[in-house]
Amino acid sequence: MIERQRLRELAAIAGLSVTAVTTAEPFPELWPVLHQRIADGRLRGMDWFTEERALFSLTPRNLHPTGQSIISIGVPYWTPSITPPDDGIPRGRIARYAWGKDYHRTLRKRMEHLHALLEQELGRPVEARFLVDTARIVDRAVAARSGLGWYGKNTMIIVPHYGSWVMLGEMIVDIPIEPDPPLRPRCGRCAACLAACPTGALVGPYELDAPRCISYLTIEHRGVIPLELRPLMGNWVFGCDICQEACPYTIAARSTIDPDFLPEREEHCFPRLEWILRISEEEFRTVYRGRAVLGAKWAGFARNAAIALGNCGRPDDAAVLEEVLARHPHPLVRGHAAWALAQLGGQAALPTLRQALAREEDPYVRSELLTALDLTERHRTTAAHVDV
Ligand code: B12
Repeated sequence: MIERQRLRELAAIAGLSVTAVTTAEPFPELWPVLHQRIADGRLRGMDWFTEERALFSLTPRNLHPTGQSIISIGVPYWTPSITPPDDGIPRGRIARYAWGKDYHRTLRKRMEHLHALLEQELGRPVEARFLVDTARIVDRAVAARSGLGWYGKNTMIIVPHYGSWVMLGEMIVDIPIEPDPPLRPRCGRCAACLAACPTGALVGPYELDAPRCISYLTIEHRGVIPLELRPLMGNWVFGCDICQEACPYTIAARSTIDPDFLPEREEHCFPRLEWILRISEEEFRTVYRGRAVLGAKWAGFARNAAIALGNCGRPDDAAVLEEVLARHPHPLVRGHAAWALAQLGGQAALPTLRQALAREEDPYVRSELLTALDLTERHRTTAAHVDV
């Protein structure tokens, strides 16, 4: 047996500044929520999130049959001092959790360190299973039951002093540890996160419609982004932090300088949109090696940058979109560049869009070009009408 206080001390040595404990007993109360979310299509597009997986995830001992306790761990990552350069250049935004090294590896390494310290302390081997994000367990449910934090209405786990700027993981261990009590949810009447979400993805308290969430669209979604959502996505090119930035508890977060969560260059946090659209796949892989951004894939990242440029670019930025339209090997990127050009180019975009249509063979890109031409022409008619 290890005392919780001693466990916290060891975890802190391993770089895990927040830790709490729950038992390895099942989470039956999760089933109705998971089942309903799947049935309502709230996880549409994530084909791996099946009822079968959800059922499996209710029972931690499916992952570690001799597990007795779950150590829920959190790594805070809020660094207030890094802001985008004030140079007027259109830049994308990358969600903060992805600025540093891939958190899966960071958390796993630290849990392995804690495991070694635990074995040393107890003087015997400890059977442990390390879980971060991808395992068939609901990380946030473990964190909530262990009292590491409480569920916010934005569905995030809010951790005392750190808000939701905390990445989660867990260790299932074969030792009994006194569990911590859960915390009471503290959102009260506040619904700032729901009001802040630009795409209306937070359809109600504690309920996210993933297919509308900018995080899902920019990271997980591989295909065409629905037309009506594009103007709402701002300049996010990987993930989104808006529902966290709106939360009073998260606004009050204690700052942490954790080197593993710090960007090493501006491309890791506020990349120039023009740069994203011009880099080769090889350069993309080199710059984002060992980082979560790689998960968006080169074409997805460029698609996101095209939308962002359409939303916040200047008329001068039409040149890079024209280049993409003429030369990018991925139809997905050319298609979104056509949309972006219509947003930026006004009248001036018409000849470029017509030329592109004359040479384009891909049916999807042609349909985007026709929509873009229609949009631009409609703007012209409206403008002419206003002039009269
Ligand atoms: C799938 C997934 C996504 C999907 C869907 C998100 C979602 N809300 O489910 C997408 C791609 C959209 C996504 C986005 C993000 N994600 Co994500 N994601 C996951 C993943 C893999 C599974 C989540 C899951 O099981 N969802 C199932 C559904 C049913 O859960 P839910 O709708 O949130 O409902 C829960 C609560 O709302 C609560 N609940 C429901 N009703 C009620 C009622 C009351 C009264 C209360 C109190 C609670 C409550 O219970 C439900 C079950 O837990 C986890 C890792 C893991 N293995 O657990 C990471 C995880 C949840 N993601 C994480 C992060 C950081 C993010 C982003 C912030 C990334 C970003 N900056 O772009 C965004 C945040 C968007 C948001 N508001 O959720 C962190 C969250 C850390 C934290 N402090 O909470 C996790 C835990 C990864 C990690 N290891 O740290 N993610």
